[in-house]
Amino acid sequence: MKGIVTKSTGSWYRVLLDGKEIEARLRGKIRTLEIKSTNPVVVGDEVTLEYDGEEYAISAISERHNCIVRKSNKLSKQYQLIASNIDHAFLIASPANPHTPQGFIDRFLSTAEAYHIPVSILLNKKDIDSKKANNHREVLLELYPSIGYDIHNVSFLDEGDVLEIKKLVAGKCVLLSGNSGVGKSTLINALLPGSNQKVSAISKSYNKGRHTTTFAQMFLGENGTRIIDTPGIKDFGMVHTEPNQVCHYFPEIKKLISKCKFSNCLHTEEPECRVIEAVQRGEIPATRYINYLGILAEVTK
Ligand SMILES: Nc1nc2c(ncn2[C@@H]2O[C@H](COP(=O)(O)OP(=O)(O)OP(=O)(O)O)[C@@H](O)[C@H]2O)c(=O)[nH]1
Ligand SMILES: [Mg+2]
Ligand SMILES: [Zn+2]
Repeated sequence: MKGIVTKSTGSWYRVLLDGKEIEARLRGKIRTLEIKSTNPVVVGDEVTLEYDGEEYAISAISERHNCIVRKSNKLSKQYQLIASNIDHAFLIASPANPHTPQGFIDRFLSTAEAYHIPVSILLNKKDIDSKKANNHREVLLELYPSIGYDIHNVSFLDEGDVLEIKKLVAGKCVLLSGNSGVGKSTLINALLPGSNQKVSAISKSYNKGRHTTTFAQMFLGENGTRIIDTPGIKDFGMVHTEPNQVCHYFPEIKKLISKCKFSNCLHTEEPECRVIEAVQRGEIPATRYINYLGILAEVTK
């Protein structure tokens, strides 16, 4: 029998089996999958279960359609699996209280591109009406559609907006991510009444730089809707990425790379680079290009 992992607590897993959630253990020896990771089973995995009359054991993991991974820490070669089998990723951003920097958004979008996961931005807190918030909101609402990204100006406290978002997630396995305080739990509560997610007033200390190990959790809605929250996971970071791949993860850059003089152009300082020319002409937003260079530098290290 097969089920879907909804929560991982380390040694125990919660698994959705025939519409009910049960607890299961990992059987000693499990067919290991390709990646060297700190956790072999992850939320979203389809697993084979065996029941001995007393308890369930996970005996195998089905092949994953995709799997979001991050380095367990900056130096190690080990990976932490975050979630798998995702149909659509939603980045929740906020123009203020807390401010979501564009660099954070670009990092998320390019990571989703690397994993071939469709992605949308939910720009929350449309009710916040300060000069700073309005400026940032305007920039983001103009920038992302111009590159072809889907961005929605919403408030999770607005019933009509929540209804629209409900339609976007219906029947899918979606991943929610976003910096602390943007409203992930608020949205889950609005979409899935009864999930009773703790909503906290925004704190000033977002545990910056701390490496708390946090696991994703899947919430179940009607008609097969599955929502994965990734609390405390600030950056996914690209793993297994070569420097010359990074330009493929910025759609507006990718469009031009075949026209550069050198086939191995990294678009940093090469002559006859169509990307640099487009940045100079203002056709590629300078902020996006800077964020491309930032990720490239990290991958090159
Ligand atoms: N003004 C305003 N506040 C909102 C909106 N949506 C959520 N909030 C508030 O933002 C605060 C943080 O919301 P949470 O849902 O706890 O945020 P979170 O993303 O789950 O935060 P972490 O769990 O720390 O990652 C709460 O006080 C919410 O009431 C909105 O549309 N407008
Ligand atoms: Mg939360
Ligand atoms: Zn180039």
